[in-house]
Amino acid sequence: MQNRAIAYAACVCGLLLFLSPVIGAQQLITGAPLRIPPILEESSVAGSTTDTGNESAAENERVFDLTVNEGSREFVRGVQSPTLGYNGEYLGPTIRVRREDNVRLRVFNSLGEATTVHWHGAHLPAEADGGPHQRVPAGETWEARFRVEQEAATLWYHPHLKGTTAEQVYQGLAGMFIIDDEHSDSLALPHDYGTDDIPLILQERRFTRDGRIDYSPRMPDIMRGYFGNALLTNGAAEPNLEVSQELLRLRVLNGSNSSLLRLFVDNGMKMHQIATDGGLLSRPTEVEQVVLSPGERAEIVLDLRGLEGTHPRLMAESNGGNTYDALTLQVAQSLQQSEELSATLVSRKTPSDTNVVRTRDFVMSSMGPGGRLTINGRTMDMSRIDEQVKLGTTEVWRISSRGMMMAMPHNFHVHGLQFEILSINGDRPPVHLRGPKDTVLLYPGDTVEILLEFEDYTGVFMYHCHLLEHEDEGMMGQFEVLP
Ligand SMILES: [Cu+2]
Repeated sequence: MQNRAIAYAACVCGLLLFLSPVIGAQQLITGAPLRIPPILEESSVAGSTTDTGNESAAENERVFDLTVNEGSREFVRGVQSPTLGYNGEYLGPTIRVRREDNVRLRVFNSLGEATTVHWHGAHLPAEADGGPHQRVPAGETWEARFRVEQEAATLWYHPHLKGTTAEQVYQGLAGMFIIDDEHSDSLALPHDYGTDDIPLILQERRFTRDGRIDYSPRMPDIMRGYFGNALLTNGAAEPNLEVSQELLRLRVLNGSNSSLLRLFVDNGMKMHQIATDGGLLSRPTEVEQVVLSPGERAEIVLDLRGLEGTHPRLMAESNGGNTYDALTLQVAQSLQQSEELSATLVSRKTPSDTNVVRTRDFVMSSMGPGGRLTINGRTMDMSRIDEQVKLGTTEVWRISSRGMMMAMPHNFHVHGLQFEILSINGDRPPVHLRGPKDTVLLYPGDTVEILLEFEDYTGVFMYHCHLLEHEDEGMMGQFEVLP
């Protein structure tokens, strides 16, 4: 752990020269109540706006509609910045479904350009994944239909078109996707959405001097990270949240394009991490900080007993060098009692490699031909299948990050499933990473082994670096699950 903390610091220091903030944080509108993304309501099939509406709904199918919009938002007083959003001007509603639900997600693209919608972290058929092959042309509708076959988790959704993912996400296309199940219902965890169960989409953003979101990466930004001069929390800077319950659950997503975020509370209090990307930890784990790379999630619970009447701040330090107020809690003078946090959350076995049929190596490098960002020496080619795996088998993927000349972190995201981390640089992962993961951070020089079970679905899925500038540059490959 110590080495990883130092690696984080090294990544921060190497980058300061590349930062030139162009906006004073005081110009941003700050201090407003935290925006809580609304839960997306089910659509009635008959009343839909779809242009493929001649298909009837399956039995008990839950139908949801998303429209990809252009819009604008005032981040700096008096300035409307052009944005993108789902069913609104920036970000999107929270999709909330239950395990075993049959869902049908209809996406209407009202933009003047193509997009896709990828359900990040979902276990689903390849054609429902929303990756670069499920292109939604301008003015058209696309549907994803699948059965929710995974445990309670905090997932998210965002565009995934080859070459334009980074910019579309940057302009605002992202939303939360929460799965509930009977087991998580039975636990003593804060679960009153918007009151003591709060989604937090954290996005480092760069604003121009005149107050607009600025997406204009140059080569150093692409390689080292497109850092910013502001942090948006659910689409606004430095929001406040009034809290009146003893326990507060935060479902945190690092929705930045390429910034690592280190989260901590300014009063030094400990946090209890309860979940990773794809599900609960076996028990709440006390942590002083949470580091999330782009696309990763963590659920944390804050125990506010003894902090009545205070204003603790959740801080986010970016590896771009800036530290931001992510959220200020206005803790009530007296708190309503919360149920004591469940001591055991879920039963998990230690991952074992006894059934592994194959180990594959993935080398993430920034030193390939021409200094390109590659995996195993190649950039993404939509017409090339890089790896073929067999349905029903278990594999170990050994991922390593090379390119020590530039202190550049990467991460590795796999579509269509949740994996387990077997080792990080030869050691068992720390307790807070011993849960289902779909994205894992690699500091320069790291080697991470993950265990993947290819269950249920055949087809073509992606693996890639989730630093979106790296992904758009082609740091991505395809694996096909064969019957
Ligand atoms: Cu990368």
